[in-house]
Amino acid sequence: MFNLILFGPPGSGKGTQSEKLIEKFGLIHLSTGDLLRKEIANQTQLGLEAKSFMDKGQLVPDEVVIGMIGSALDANPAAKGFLFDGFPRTTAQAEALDTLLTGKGSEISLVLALEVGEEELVARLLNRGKTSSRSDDRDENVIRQRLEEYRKKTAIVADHYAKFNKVSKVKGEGSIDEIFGSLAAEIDKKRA
Ligand code: B4P
Repeated sequence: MFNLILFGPPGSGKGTQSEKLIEKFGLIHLSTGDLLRKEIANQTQLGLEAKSFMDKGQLVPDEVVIGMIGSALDANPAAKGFLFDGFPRTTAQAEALDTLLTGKGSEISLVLALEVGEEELVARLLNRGKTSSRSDDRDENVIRQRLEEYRKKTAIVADHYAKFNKVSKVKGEGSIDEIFGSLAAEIDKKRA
């Protein structure tokens, strides 16, 4: 199995690039943001709980997202690999993911970390907020809170995987196709 983490701050292009990467490499896309928004749309108990955190720009509690990922892995036993988008976002989530994959005789193959400047991130998310139904993209204070959560709790997740030499940094500014080319080249290098 080839298991990829697409890593980076909110607005760095994870969702955008994931769509293209799963098509090229035949991976199953697991986005915790998308899974949570589906729960909210279906008005489940989990969704209602998650919404209160997401609307404030805070991370949803670890046990909620870890449980969701565990179920999604079990639901795809024949996958040739997974692309994790927006997960793991804390060290506890990274350790839980390692344990889940070890239980399936697998591991993370590569972490691609998208690097984008903060003002560009804010501009992209506010821009998406004009047209999408995502309430967390409409308020600049909420966007800045998400970036603060990233700095405080998520950035260190890259250090966890760097210890095992699994992280490649990729410039996340430029055209979507250019960035996709850089990401695909890193994957090809790893699989060669
Ligand atoms: P997510 O759904 O993961 O969303 P995100 O990180 O904010 O941004 P996303 O990845 O979708 O945007 P993208 O960069 O693709 O998380 C939302 C919330 O869910 C979190 O705040 C948290 O509350 C919760 N959550 C999710 N996972 C969690 C977890 N594991 N633990 C706890 N809580 C969790 O794109 C942004 C915009 O940029 C788009 O409009 C796109 O068109 C544009 N763009 C992309 N590439 C571009 C480029 N090269 N140039 C110009 N614009 C570009």
